[in-house]
Amino acid sequence: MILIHAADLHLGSPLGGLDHNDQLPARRIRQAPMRAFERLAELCADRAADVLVIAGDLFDGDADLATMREAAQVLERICRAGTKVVTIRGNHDADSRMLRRLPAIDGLEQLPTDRAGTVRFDELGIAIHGRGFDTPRVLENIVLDYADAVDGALNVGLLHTSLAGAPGHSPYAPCTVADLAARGYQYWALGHVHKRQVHSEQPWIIHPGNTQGRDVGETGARGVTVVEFGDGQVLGTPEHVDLDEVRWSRLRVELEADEPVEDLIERVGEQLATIVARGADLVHLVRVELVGRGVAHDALDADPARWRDALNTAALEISPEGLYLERIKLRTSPRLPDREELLAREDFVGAAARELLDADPEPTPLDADAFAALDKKLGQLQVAAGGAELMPALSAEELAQARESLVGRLLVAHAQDAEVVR
Ligand SMILES: [Mn+2]
Repeated sequence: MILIHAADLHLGSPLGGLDHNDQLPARRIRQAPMRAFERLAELCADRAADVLVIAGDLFDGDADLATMREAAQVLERICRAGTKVVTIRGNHDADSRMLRRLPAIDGLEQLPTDRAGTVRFDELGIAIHGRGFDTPRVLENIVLDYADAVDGALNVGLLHTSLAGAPGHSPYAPCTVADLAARGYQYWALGHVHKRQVHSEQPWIIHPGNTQGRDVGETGARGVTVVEFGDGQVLGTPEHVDLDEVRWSRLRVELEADEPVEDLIERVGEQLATIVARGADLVHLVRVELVGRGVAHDALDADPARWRDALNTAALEISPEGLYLERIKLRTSPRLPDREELLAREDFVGAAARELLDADPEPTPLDADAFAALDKKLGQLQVAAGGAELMPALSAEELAQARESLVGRLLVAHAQDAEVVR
């Protein structure tokens, strides 16, 4: 016998944070939550699932009528193919008119919201206990009222909860793993937390995660849990099956000190190709973040639009329909010069460095911390010298910039002006 456990489909809600980027495939992205639901219907048919439980937030709220109709069609398709569907309302669809307007579908059951209820399918040897949300904010522990386990059946508890609390999720229907285990059920089908988590194996207590990542905070594969059962027991280990249509990733690439910007772009491209290879049929939305110190910073800083273009072009070449850079964040800094390099300079920076570094009894390698210390000393030195002797040609504003970071700002920004400074 097969049970499929889904939650948090959030039908009718757009994926978040994409308004700034008009290069994205808007239609495919808009349809992604519904497409994941259709894939769930295909999965139910492929596995000849006996029961599908949906642990809340099928709808994101009051979706439009078209979404409701499409959802009803998918539910009908699932039921017609012989899979029983049992749902509860979560915080997002507690008030939803969508669920009330759904046409009666043979094989679809909603558990009550005013008390815990049980649906039994004795021919399948399964009893599903659960209670939905009657208001978006359910703050009491509703598990304590759930019915006693039915002897000999597979008892499934259906609940929308973040248990004792989960980051980024409101603390609804609070309860502990021990509260759940105490009911004596064999499987707890939870919803609400969008990240897949197996909280316990004895009994099984699982958040399957949502079926479609909703924004860049929800990276990685998304889907449902497939459970095989018989004789009142879960057989083997529940299996996660991916259903997402659009997959979010974050790619953080650290600059290497002497790597030219062209090589950096190529390296980012290789990593993007790896991401695409993990899900060839999907739309990948990738947040790229370049960080760290290196010579590539100078090029990026001088013409960020050009290198953003280069990255977008690389993405296009990797997969014209399947890879988009949701956002490119440039958070790089100039490469740090080494000690000798700094001391050998013949401009004012060299003079400042000799003044500062010669006073340093321990010639340590210059890392970011050492430069921060140098930066501070430079400020003191400048105050002591009245600024004029070391940096005669720098304006007050330039001196302020120089103080921000001796090397990062001052050295690189003023290197081109060395003649002036000298
Ligand atoms: Mn929820």
